[in-house]
Amino acid sequence: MIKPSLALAALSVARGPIVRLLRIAPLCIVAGLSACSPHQQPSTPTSSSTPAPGAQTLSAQLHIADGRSVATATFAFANGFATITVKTTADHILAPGFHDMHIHAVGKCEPNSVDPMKPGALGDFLSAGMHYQAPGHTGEPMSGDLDPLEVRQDGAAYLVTTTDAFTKDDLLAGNKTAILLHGAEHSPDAEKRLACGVIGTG
Ligand SMILES: [Cu+2]
Repeated sequence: MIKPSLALAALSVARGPIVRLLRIAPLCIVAGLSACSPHQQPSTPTSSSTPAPGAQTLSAQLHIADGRSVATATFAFANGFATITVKTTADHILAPGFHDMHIHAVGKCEPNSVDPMKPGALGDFLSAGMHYQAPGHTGEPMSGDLDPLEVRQDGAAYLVTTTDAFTKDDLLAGNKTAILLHGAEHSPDAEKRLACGVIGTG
């Protein structure tokens, strides 16, 4: 049996924090919710370009025609869009400048090959076909059109971009797809297919 005097004492101790909380509450409303919970991480807005944890990813290793690896590309899918990161893995291979970068319609990166849509012509990575269009999409920009990759004087490049023009399943459907880097803009190689990587789950 608790003595009434002890119960009262306990109640008065317990009331202290409650009273303080009630006094603070109106200040929190004025200052914004974050002022009330200084130890909580701010929640990540869904419009962020940062891939959410648990994003589904695809990747590609880009090689030039002689087989040397030049770059990696990762595609992180979350919240209805893709975040694409392209990073060179070797310096002094790619010429400095802006290189057009696209997803092409066939996941086949063969040097000295034939475009499945234009039999007859032979060239590096023509096997990757035309620019990729997602199902039901027509016109420009095409679904596979990405930002150009700017390569530094030392041949290195790093690009993060985002698009909602296709889904992970789109890129893996049918013949799969490939990511291609073309020659430096305004150079004799501008139209050439310089590096290619099949986009896959590996
Ligand atoms: Cu292209």
